[in-house]
Amino acid sequence: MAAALAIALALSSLLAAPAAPVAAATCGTANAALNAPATASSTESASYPASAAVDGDTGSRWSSQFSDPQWLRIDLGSSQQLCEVDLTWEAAYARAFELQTSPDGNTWTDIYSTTTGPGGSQAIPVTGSGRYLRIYGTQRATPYGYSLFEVAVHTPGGGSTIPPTDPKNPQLRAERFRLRPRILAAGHAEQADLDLQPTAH
Ligand SMILES: [Ca+2]
Repeated sequence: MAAALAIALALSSLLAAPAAPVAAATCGTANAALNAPATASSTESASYPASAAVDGDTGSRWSSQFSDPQWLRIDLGSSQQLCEVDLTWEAAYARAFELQTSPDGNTWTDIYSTTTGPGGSQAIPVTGSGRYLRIYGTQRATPYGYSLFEVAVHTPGGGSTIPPTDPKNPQLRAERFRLRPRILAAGHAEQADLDLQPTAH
């Protein structure tokens, strides 16, 4: 009887216990797309290149030719977890578009889709991962093309506290490193190790 009571008490305390908080990963503030290589299905002219959508300059923009569909593709450099994509549209925005990720630039997975895009500035929560992000427009809102001032990509924990040379930093680019031979021992000059060293700039 005492055992049954003890079990009942234990059960009731379990039931009364508040649910353990779920550790939600914080969506970081850093922009993993900043100055990342970008390509597009087309440009309206040389004045509106794909790179202008990821240059951090809210005055420059990518603009496509005036037809459907059109896309902008960003290479994040390595596979990234995505938690938010921010789009800043020019007046020529997409009414229908998809956000897609890819591990290789060939196969694409939709992580967001709309047919009622509002234009303006959109902060779109997403769940997905991939090295490449593509904004794939299927219906323009105006007779003009698709035009984006800026695209920003946020990753879980991608804050500004990651040291700039940390390999986990999404801003890190391979070209900022050079291979420096390291002499292992005197008299073994040919036996050099490859040591990643940040360059001065
Ligand atoms: Ca820009």
